[in-house]
Amino acid sequence: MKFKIIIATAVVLIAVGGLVYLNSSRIESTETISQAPNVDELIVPQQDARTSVKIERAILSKDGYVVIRGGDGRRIGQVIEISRYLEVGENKDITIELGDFYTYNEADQLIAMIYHDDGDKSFNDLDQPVNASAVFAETGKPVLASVFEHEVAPSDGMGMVTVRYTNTGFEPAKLTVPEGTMVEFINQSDEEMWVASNIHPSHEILATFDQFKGAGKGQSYMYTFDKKGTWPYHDHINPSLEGIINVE
Ligand SMILES: [Cu+2]
Repeated sequence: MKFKIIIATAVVLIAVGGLVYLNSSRIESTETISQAPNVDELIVPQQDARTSVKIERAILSKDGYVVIRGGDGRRIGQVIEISRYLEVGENKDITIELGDFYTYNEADQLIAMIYHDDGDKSFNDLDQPVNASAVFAETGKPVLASVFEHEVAPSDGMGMVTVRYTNTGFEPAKLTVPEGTMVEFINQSDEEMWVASNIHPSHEILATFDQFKGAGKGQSYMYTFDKKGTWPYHDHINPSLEGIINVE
């Protein structure tokens, strides 16, 4: 009988001990999670957003950037400007200057959204946008999810046009496309490709038309030409290789 009581006491002690242990480890893990917010959020005050965009608070679940993109309310447009590198957690009072090459036009509905860095601390096309974080830069109101469905579709259903980058340069080197066409530049050369608008090295003719990074063989860069004009470009790594996109 005495033996049974000892066993019963031991069982109770082990059970209590186990519960205490489980509980404490659970508390530890919640503490770790609470350091990194699990939702990304942008809080943006009402503003003009003509030459700069003010972000009151950017809450990031992962290191990244706040990116300002163009938009017409139906379709998301090109990247216009990128904030400095932001660390996970809450970042307050960020001003993003829109740069000398951006001119405000009444149809613009600039969009601010969070992108997560892929680990190299520089903004490139591997960094993923957090669509749910997107707000209109002027009003701070959320951007409807339907806007993102049209992100990569050309506006006129013309389909994608391809330019190949080979060891001898861009093919075709001269291309005319209707406004709103997406052009895919495919690297079929043995070198890295970095497509950028002229003039090298500042790329100011069409500042958003810039790959911002070199990409190896087999990779591609896509850009939607939504501005009419003649846009000469080059390979930033090998600037003597040039091409022209004429947007009508
Ligand atoms: Cu260049």
